[in-house]
Amino acid sequence: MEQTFLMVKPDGVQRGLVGEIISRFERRGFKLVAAKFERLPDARVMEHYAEHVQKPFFPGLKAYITSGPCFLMVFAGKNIVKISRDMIGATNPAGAAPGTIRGDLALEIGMNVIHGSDSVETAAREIGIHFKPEELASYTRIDEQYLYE
Ligand code: DAT
Ligand code: MG
Repeated sequence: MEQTFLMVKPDGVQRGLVGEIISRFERRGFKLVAAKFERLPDARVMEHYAEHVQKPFFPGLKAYITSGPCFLMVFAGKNIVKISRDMIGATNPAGAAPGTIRGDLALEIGMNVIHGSDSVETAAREIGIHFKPEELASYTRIDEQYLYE
C-alpha cells in the first residue's frame, strides 16, 4: 500500500486543527499508520527541506517550522501521494481552491498549516527521515472491503 508523510505545522497545532486534518484523511479512506508530536531539531529541518536550504525564504521557514511542536503522520492508501497533495491544495493558501486544507484553513504562504510529500520517492525519503520502521503500525482497516474494489 502506498504511503505518504504528512505533517501539521506549528500554526496548525496551535490553532487546534490537528483533529480536523486527521479526520479529512481518515474520512477519505486513508489509513493512519504512524503519528507523533515533535519539535523538529534544526538538523532535521535542513534534511527535510534540503531542496529549499539555499532559497531566500528558508530562514523564515526554519524559524516558523521550529517555533512549536509539529504533528507528524504517515498515512497509507491507494494513490495517497497524489490524492493527499490535491487535498492539501496549492502552496500559497491565497490561491488554494476552496475544499482543500490550505484553501479552507489558511491565508498566507509562510503559515500554510500542513506539509505533504510531493512524490512517491519523496514520501519514502521523508518517512525515513522522521520515523523508524518500528514506529509504523501494520493493520487492516475494517472498511477496506468497502473502499477498494
Ligand atoms: P509545498 O509545501 O506545497 O510542497 P514547497 O515544497 O515549494 O511547497 O515549499 C515548502 C514550504 O516552504 C512551503 O510549504 C511554504 C514555504 N515556501 C515555499 N515557497 C515560499 C515563498 N516563495 N515564500 C515563503 N515561503 C515559501
Ligand atoms: Mg514541497
